[in-house]
Amino acid sequence: MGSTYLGLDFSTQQLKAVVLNEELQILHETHVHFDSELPEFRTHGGVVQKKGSKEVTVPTIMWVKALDMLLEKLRVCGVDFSEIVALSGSAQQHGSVYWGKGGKAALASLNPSRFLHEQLGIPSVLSIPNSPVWMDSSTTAQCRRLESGSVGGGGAVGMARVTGSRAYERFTAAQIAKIAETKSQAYSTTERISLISSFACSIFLGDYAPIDWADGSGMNLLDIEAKDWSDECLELCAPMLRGKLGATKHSYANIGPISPYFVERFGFSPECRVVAFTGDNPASLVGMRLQEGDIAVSLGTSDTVFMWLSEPKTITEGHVLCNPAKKDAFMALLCFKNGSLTRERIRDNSADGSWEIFNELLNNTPRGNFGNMGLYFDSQEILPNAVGDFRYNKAGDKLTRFTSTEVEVRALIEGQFIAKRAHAEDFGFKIGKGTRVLATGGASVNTSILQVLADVFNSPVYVQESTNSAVLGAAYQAKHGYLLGSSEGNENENSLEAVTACLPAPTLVCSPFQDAAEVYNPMITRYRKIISAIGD
Ligand code: 5FX
Repeated sequence: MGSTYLGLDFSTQQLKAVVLNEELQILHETHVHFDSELPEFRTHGGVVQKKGSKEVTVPTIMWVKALDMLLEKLRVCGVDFSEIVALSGSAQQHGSVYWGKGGKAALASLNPSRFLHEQLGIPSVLSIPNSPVWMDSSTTAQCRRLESGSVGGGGAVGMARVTGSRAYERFTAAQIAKIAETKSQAYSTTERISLISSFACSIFLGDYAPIDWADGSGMNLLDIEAKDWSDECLELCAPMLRGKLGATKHSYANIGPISPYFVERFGFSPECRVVAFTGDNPASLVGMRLQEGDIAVSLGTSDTVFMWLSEPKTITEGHVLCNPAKKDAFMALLCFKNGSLTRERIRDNSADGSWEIFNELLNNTPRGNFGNMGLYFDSQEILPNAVGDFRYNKAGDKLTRFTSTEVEVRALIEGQFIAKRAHAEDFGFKIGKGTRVLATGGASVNTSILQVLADVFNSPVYVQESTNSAVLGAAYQAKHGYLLGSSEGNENENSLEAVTACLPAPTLVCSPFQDAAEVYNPMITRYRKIISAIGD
């Protein structure tokens, strides 16, 4: 009988699971797609957004029902739950869950003969039925209030100095502040506030799980150097907050044994350990085995870029998070809201909804796109702060449309990667001889897109076998936390690097063309001019 590890990822559009063996090879994987498999929740792209509204939420219980379905699917796949020695998970960042006064008791007394969603979907357990998620941008007023205090010396810079980011609309502090203001009754009956990651972890633990440092860094509440809630932030945010957030833990903490619910219902071993859950971006950093000097580009619903930092850096355009793989390190994160949904929109309008045609159009246009440039933001973008389509010709004139679909397709992909490189360079990233771009996420299977990535970054692009780095990262953390044990074990012997050393190196998929720097360096300068003009 072999030992296995279970990783889960509560991403925006689906819930994924992977079971790995001792060598970290994939034995089983499955998923539940929210829009199509849980149509009763009427989500679009995994979320609920009223037309014209900046509020974006998810019925919290949808994630629980998805978990019920996922576990059944794993059973059907033939997973032997008794072999799983540890599990961990990741989730879309920033979203929050509000447990009512009966939350803790319900977690501790789950009836194994009933579904989870039947037992957790009641007002005494969830004091607020809908969770605000990362796509919400309705909290500008709360952000201004948070930055008007004296955190870290005050202002956006002060907030970034302490929490790793200036106040952002999707970050949990602004979302909690809005709930405390607009739903004060429900807020006061809230016993615990979880992130989506710690919410999911709580279900497996049968008790409230701690928020981990890496996902906690996406809240504007954690002092990322002290690894504790900042009292100044808490006070500015909402009343009685420290008690509602509970303690924090590092991201591979081995928290406790699995709840008896899973032992009795699915045959998990009572010894199976639950390792802290974290955010999808930190988990991706783990899943990609990012090394110092590399840059990772994740192409999903949101596109994200991350880098390893040994020291925190104060920056107001981007985020610094505690590193999920090493307690005293940090990571840089850049988030671009308009990722795959925007690529799909241009594919539908310019390429008949076909990726094949899209790639042909992309391959048939020259690097630099005849001097045309485009930026496409279907919804309010984070970096830069803009919404709408922006098209320019070689002379810099603003156009309403390009003359051909080829130009449109290339403008989209070049524009997306130019933005990523420009903002990464603002963070101090420098392209060097040894630079590796590690690509992951759904669109990283598309080599035409990756070729543009290699050219814009003038660096080779690598991928790994699975494009699901977040769910893999969660499973690697399960092993990492398991080997360290609850007494913390030997950190060096069981570092993440040592734990994942058995895995093959990533595969080189695209190298830049000779003229890449010559074509794209000037386009980076042009991008900076365009976005400063958009901001005016
Ligand atoms: C990061 O800051 C984000 O908001 C997104 O990448 C979410 O984590 C997507 F799940």
